[in-house]
Amino acid sequence: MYFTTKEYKSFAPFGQMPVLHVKKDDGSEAWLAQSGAIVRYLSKKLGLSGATEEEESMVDMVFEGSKDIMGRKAAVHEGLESTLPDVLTLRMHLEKSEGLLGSKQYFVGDRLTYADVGMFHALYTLQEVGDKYLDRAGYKSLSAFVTRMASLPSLSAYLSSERYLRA
Ligand SMILES: N[C@@H](CCC(=O)N[C@@H](CS)C(=O)NCC(=O)O)C(=O)O
Repeated sequence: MYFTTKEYKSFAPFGQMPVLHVKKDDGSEAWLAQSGAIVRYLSKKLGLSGATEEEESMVDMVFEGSKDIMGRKAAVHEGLESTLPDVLTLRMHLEKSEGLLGSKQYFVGDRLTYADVGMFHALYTLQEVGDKYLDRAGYKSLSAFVTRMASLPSLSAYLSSERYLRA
């Protein structure tokens, strides 16, 4: 389905993409919209939401943080010494995220969650559009995290497939 056809307008709950076609337990079907709602729905089904209620809320927090990073991706085109507000905010988010991850393998708990998926999405984008921005700006843990995640078999296959649209 392509944006240009606008065919999603008739069934998308808010008239926008993305949407997920959901088959409910009672056999009925529905369209689920809003990227965050889709991520949370799929993560619950796949066991990627965190092991405890506390972990779940931390996963949610990190995922929201990844959206803040993604929202400032354009700032990577400014020089590293720039003091533009968007650059400073992006750097603050990256600094804090570097601290949250530290030397751990995953952002929350001891297994993969959607916090890692969201962070990977945002950080991989910075590396791609910002000429290895994380390395240039000295975020070693985040850079290693991106490399580690990108080498997971399923992600590696996706990133080298035609389905992956470069940022
Ligand atoms: N809050 C929504 C935003 C959705 C959104 O902005 N969708 C855009 C594409 S990224 C869209 O469908 N634009 C085309 C249109 O409005 O027809 C979400 O997170 O899913």
